[in-house]
Amino acid sequence: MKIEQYQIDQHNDSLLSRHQKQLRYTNEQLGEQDIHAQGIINELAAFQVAIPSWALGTGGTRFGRFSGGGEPRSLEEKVEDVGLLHALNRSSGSISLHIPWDIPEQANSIISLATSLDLKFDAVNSNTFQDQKNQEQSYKFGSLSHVDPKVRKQAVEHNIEVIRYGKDLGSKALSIWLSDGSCFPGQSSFVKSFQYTLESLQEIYAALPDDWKVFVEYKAYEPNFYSTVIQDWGSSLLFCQKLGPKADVLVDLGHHLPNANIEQIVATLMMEGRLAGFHFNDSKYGDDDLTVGSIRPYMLFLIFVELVDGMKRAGKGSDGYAWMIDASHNVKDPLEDLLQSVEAILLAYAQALIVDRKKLEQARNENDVVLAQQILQNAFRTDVRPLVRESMRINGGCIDPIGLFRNLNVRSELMNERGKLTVATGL
Ligand code: LRH
Ligand code: MN
Ligand code: MN
Repeated sequence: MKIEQYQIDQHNDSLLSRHQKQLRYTNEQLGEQDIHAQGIINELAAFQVAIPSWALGTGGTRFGRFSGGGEPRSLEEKVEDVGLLHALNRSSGSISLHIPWDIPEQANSIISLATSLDLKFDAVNSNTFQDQKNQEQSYKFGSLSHVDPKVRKQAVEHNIEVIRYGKDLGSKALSIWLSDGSCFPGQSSFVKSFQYTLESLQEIYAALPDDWKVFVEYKAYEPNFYSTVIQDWGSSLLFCQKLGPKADVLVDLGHHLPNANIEQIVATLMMEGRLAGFHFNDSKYGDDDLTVGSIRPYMLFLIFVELVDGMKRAGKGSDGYAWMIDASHNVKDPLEDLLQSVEAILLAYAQALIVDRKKLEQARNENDVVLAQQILQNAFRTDVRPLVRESMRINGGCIDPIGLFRNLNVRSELMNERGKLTVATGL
């Protein structure tokens, strides 16, 4: 299944006059506030969000998994699925692999497939949170933090192998998320676990190519429910500072304790120049991995307010960070879901870009709390959808990606090609 440019153009033609009318209105509204819509549209058009290979199939919970039809059966088909997304929205130009769920044995052919779809390979992820078949040592009681040096060695070697795969694909970063921790008080020593993890990470860090980064992801709990070795942004930052300048903190929105002020975490990490990027998702309770922006869009906006500020201070564009979706669940078509997630990210970014920073600064200096809130909410309540649609259109994508996905019956085409009951590899 491939989506041709003429199909996108025809679809856009049918929506164009309505879209232009809405865009004119938004331009006018922003013009009144001295904001140039075209500049915002260009920023949006440059923003690319990586798609994780494990989100292309239906996710599961520990109570079950309800496979959808036409899910990708191989790495090639996963790359093709991301190709479909990118053709539709032109904002999903890379794929992030999780090894060994994905094994890119034929690097050259997978690279040429990706290149033909205008895709790159984002960070590669290691997996020491599950045991694989024929694996000598078990990760039941940890990996990089394990009390047994043989287990730590195996986990370090796995990470180095993942770097090798990534090098062949042109990736530039290794993402590490550890499930290491403990389920019960007394089970392990906090200090020893930290020190073993640091030593293991140092060995991995030493194997990083010069132009690579390592992203250290934290998570408050799950699957360990008493303690997690890298439990929060502070621990993650501590590891990164001890490792060196190639290590940065990766923020996954679902990995915090309830009510954590994630936007403040982001601001602090950016102030220290240690934000690697994001795993975007949304949640009501824990690491729910729901569609981005589906539960707390205002929080997402507030995070982007800090991101825009931080990027400006650092003199970096959006391409200076690793943006990725890390969401998957049981009930939606995974591709439609990812289109919704990318759109939600771009909407929050657009809203953050139209915040009147000068007025905000002034309101803050005058302790005008009411005005400061109003400035943020004015941006949040502006309908920026026409800007996001236009950013996709000028890049050759669709004005309404989900609309075209449905018009072209993409899912039933995929079911015809791949079968009705396929199970994507991964979680
Ligand atoms: C852990 C996590 C991490 C893993 C992914 C599958 O909850 O967010 O990023 O690699 O899920
Ligand atoms: Mn994650
Ligand atoms: Mn997670």
